[in-house]
Amino acid sequence: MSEMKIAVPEDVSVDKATIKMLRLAQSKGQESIFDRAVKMKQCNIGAEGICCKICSQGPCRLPLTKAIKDGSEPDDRIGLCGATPETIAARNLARQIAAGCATHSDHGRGVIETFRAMAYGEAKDYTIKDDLKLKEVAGYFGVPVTEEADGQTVPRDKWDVAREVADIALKQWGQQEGRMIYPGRAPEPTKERWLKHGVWPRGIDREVVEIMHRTHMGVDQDYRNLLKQGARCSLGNGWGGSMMATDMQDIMFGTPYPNAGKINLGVLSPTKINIIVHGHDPLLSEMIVAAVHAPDMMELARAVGAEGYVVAGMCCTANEILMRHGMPIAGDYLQQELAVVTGAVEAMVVDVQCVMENLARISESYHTKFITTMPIAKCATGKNTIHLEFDEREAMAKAKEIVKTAADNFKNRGAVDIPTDTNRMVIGFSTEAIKYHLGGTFRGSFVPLNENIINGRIRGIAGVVGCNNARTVHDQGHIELMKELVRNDVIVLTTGCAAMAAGKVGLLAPESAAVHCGPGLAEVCETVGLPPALHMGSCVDNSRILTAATEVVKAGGLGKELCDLPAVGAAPGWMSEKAVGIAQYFVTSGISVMLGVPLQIYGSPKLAKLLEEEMEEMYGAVWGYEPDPVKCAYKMIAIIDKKRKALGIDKVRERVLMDMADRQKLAVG
Ligand code: NFS
Ligand code: SF4
Repeated sequence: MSEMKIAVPEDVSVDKATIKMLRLAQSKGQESIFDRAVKMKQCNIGAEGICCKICSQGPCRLPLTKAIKDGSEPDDRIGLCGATPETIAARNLARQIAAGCATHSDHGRGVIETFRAMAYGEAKDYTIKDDLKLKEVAGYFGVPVTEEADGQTVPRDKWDVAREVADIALKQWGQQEGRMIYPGRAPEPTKERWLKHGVWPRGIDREVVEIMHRTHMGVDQDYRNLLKQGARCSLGNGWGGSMMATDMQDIMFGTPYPNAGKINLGVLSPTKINIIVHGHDPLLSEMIVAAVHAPDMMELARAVGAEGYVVAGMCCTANEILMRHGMPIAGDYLQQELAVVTGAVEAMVVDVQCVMENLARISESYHTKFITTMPIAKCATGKNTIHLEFDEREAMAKAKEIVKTAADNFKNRGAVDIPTDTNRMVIGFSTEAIKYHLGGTFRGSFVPLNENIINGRIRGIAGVVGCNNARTVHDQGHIELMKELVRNDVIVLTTGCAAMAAGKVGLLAPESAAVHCGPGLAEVCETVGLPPALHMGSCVDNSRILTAATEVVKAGGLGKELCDLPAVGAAPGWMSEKAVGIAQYFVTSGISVMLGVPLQIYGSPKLAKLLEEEMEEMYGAVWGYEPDPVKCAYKMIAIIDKKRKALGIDKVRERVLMDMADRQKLAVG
């Protein structure tokens, strides 16, 4: 028998809980993504973006040889139809953008549909939790929040406002022409760029469909033109589908404010019924959180001999319920199979996105019920897989059905092995929360942040976001990158699985500022009680980074448009198409993005040049790639310093730091 090729746990993760559980899984002969990544190599040609399979005469593969690379041979690679490597790689990339944007924006559509059903009284288990945010959002859509009655101005009925907002918002998906409304929230000069380059989106769906048309065999054969549509599509998501999803979720479930939370597999309980909610859609998980607190469900837990429930999140569903309710996070994308290996999970409840099909297989080795809930995301694998379809119109009843299934399964639990590792953190930094945290409860403001950037205590802002990727060491890139950034006084805004990596090593705890930050950032964090990395939510909530950056521009002193800001993004371990869509909307908005895993484009040097150099002139930002997290941090800092110089605030920082050094010298002497 040939020996099973498996991962060396310490080589593939830096997280203790993950290493322990991986070892346990391996000892039982159970395979996870970590092992499969060792067993299966990537295809080089596909990884370079130069495999075309969009018609049945292909796949046409155009490998970039050494001789072409060093110029000793001309680059005359073409596919059967004559497609160049640029066209092929650009088509592939544009399709990734389309898929990523479709995914987040379709999530957004689901949120708006439920919001609308709620407003019309058809989804009775949901309600308006944040009236203020509804008013604000109404303003963006031009929906009046007051009316005249008996010669006086009075507030309009909030349900009338909500209905009108919902009707207008939903139309943004199917709008065919003109300009989408929400991108209007960007700073003026940023919008001018979008108009100049023809990338202001018309409607969310239209831009996605147009990519599918233009990348069909024999349509758009100009890689620059293809990427222009990629940019337009990305804005429809970032400043459209995603931003509206975030806002409507805030109205229905509450805008996040700082709260305490716990993370890692150790949050699972040996004595309670463990329900993991995994995926992305808070419509279901919000109800499950509410359902376990219902008296009949508590009674049921007692009846089956459990001490209650743990509802723990996984992937971005985790971020959603953590941000709003402080519910614990069991783990990130790469930890999903290992959660089942604890033997303590009664139900792994999934909705959409980032759900590994192998969950169905690994659940079979345990009592775990793998419960799919969405009509668009079923699973045909595994004998423990069941489908309990969720329905927003009977949300609570459906949630209770799921909770009951988990509770009934408690008696089937076998041996349990839960790692003890957990970490505490402070989360919930919505744009509103940051504003109030900095400016005070009565007049929230970004001015204090800007002042600290201008005076050099804070060098700049980095958005560190995105997935974990089994082709990189789990969590390592995120952690090393963030540590290097905060050490250099760059404050970190984080979302998605990147935020979880930060949480696991304490970077989301305010007390870590003294340990990890440079002197300037440490001083600011300690004064206002902020952690050095601010958890802003799920990946859909990357839209919060756009609104926060817009607030920074508005607060003044740091330029007129987003690309003036000493701000930069990074996705050290991205893997999903959603991440490609996000990175493109950041770049199109004027914020450069460094990736730690390469885009699948490097088989076309011309396309790489467009993304890494030419986009600067169009949008004021570029894509970059650097796998070494420390080098990546310094490339990001170089971008920040360049912006500081252009703003004329580079010298101040040198003085601040000299002051620090002088002070230290005095202290020593
Ligand atoms: Ni974002 Fe969330 Fe994680 Fe990546 Fe998946 S969970 S939407 S895609 S893997 S960060
Ligand atoms: Fe080959 Fe052209 Fe068909 Fe692509 S579209 S598979 S390059 S023939």
